[in-house]
Amino acid sequence: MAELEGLEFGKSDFVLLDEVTMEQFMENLKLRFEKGRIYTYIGEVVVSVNPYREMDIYGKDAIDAYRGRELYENPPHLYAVSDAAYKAMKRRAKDTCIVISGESGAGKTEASKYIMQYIAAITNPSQRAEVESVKNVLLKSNCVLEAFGNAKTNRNDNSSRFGKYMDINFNFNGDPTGGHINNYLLEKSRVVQQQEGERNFHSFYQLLRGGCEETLKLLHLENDAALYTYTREGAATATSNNDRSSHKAVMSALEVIGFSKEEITTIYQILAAILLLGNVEFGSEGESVQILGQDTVNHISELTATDPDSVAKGLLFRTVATGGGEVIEKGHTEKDACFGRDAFAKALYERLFGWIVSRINSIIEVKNYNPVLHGKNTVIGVLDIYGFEIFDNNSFEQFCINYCNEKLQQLFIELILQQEQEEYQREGITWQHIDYFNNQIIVDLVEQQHKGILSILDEACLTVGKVTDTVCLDSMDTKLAQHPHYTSRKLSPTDKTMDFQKHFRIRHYAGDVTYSVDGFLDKNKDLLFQDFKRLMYNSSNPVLKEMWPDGQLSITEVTKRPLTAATLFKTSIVALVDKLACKEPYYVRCIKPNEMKSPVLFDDARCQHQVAYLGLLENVMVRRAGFAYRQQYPRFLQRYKMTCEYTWPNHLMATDREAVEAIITQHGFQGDVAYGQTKLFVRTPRTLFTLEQERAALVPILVLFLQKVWRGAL
Ligand code: AD9
Ligand code: MG
Repeated sequence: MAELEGLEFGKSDFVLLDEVTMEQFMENLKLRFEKGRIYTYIGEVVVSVNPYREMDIYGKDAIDAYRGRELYENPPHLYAVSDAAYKAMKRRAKDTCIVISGESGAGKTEASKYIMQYIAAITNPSQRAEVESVKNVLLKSNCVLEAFGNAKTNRNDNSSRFGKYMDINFNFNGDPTGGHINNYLLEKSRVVQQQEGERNFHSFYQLLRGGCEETLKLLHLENDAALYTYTREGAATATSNNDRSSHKAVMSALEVIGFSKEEITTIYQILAAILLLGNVEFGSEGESVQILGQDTVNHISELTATDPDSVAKGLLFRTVATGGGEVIEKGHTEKDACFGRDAFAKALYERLFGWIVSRINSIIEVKNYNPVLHGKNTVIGVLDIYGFEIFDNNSFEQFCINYCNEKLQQLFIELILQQEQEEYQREGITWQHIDYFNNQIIVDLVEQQHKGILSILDEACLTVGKVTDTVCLDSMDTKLAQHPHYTSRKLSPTDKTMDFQKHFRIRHYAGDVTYSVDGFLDKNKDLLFQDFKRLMYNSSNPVLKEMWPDGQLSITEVTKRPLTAATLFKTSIVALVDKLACKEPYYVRCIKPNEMKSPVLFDDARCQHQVAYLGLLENVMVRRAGFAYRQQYPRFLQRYKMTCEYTWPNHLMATDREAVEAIITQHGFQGDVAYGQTKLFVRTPRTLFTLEQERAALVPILVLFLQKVWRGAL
């Protein structure tokens, strides 16, 4: 337990509070924030409060101070947990993961970057070129993914609009040999529309503001975001990011990572094509719909290396197979044409993003690793996902993001609150059970087979005929009327904050969110006319073509209904949780101190709300009543038997447990341990630290002794 700072900075571990009450917890958190101490422990969990200002705590000195040290040797820091995760991976060959959670704007992405920086700084002391290159790609990939996957929202100027889980692979030396990035559901609706005060993805503004005159000319663009429908909303919105310098950084990062010139050009051609697509308008004369402005279409076709007539045709018609197997072209209505254009723009961006991620993966994947030659390949995973969010208008995207946060909270509960208590019970340790809110009930509300919201949505999407968002809401109301965490205007007619036709509300672990069902079905179906896929597949630009492999199917071959967006998302999140669950977890719990992005304001109510829903108080209780360390008797004995005269070199007791008791008693640690059925439980890390120090002091003497024995000197 860290107690290294003076008392004027408060308690550096919440476990040391005099009493575990919300009042004391908040007092300590606030005091530390005000004194510039943004990190505090709960055992090995780091609680972090966003400082909203540059802190001088991440430099080389700090890295050196934390490298190879134990958690309780230094004041709380992200570096200390990163080191703990690294040590566990290196010393015990454990796969570990660092899960960073907290609501939007709480500081997750910044934390993930510091963690990566730390790991990069402490590895590869011999500066081997191939390891340096892997590290470089891992670090530079952040800059690229942020440009393409982050945007200004009303909650955060640099909000992650995708989930990211990065595995870093290590060899037996503990040096990175490669990595893999998994990305989760990019919020692609942002490409064509943003809420008031928000922006499109950074990449567009970076190109428009940072691209040189010549480049923009080649891309048929002008350096004014207000000229493009898709970037108009955010054109005048200031952010703390400097788009121009970021553009340079992204260009250079793409090169360092290993993207070819052609690939980089294609990336920007696609961005330009999307911006121009947004400016394509339609007009109708009687039955027939036309494109207004052939020039724009020509430019799009040039940028995508396709034929202009095919682009125009794709925007105005769709090919359908009739029941009799005949293939016909059906003209769009103006509304369908607009829908098709936007779906195309969104898909272009989504595929571009997915392709960038897989291209990075192909560069950093571990190659030629032979476990026999190189030892076990271990992994540290870092998870930085979009945080829980509530806006004035919450749609399908918020629903998915918040569901994902429910799943991560559930994992935290299972690993930190539930399993811990179950183990005490199993081992027969006397234990006062600590109650906590288990959000499994909300997870079930969303994902349960047949009855959950996702199933109801999918059912509505698969029903042939005119099922509207409102009909789907009716179905949810009927099936979920009894659920304590679900309501709607129909179920609570007196609640005037919701609309009969539109709204439903979920009582999430982190707060109530009212969702507008408008557009849910379209977003879930995620329909893109096949004609666009074929158009892109037939592009003479090989990079672009590679992004659209499914475009090679002809219309008569496309029979299977694609999986819905929600089902794909659920499957990917379930896989993520499984991946995390089989690793040794380290947690960073981020708190947003205020809504004003102020470095000095600690909004008591907002912070207390977060502490409550993150379950931090329960975490302290479990931890405090609990034991920081546990070990099977034989393993404990093996490691520390040399520190006790009754156990070295061999003990004469009936069981290993008795021998362990002898070690503990000789050191006077009886008050700090409990004896389980199969394991010893140690309350404070310091006890272990003392034993470790003693052992470390004895090992050289032992080695000397053995050398003498071998040489026959003794
Ligand atoms: V979201 O769920 O992606 O919308 P995050 O990722 O939790 O959110 P982010 O890390 O982007 O939040 O932090 C928001 C802003 O807070 C950053 O852009 C910084 O301006 C600020 N921040 C966060 N952490 C730190 C820090 N350790 N030091 C300085 C910070 N500023
Ligand atoms: Mg983020």
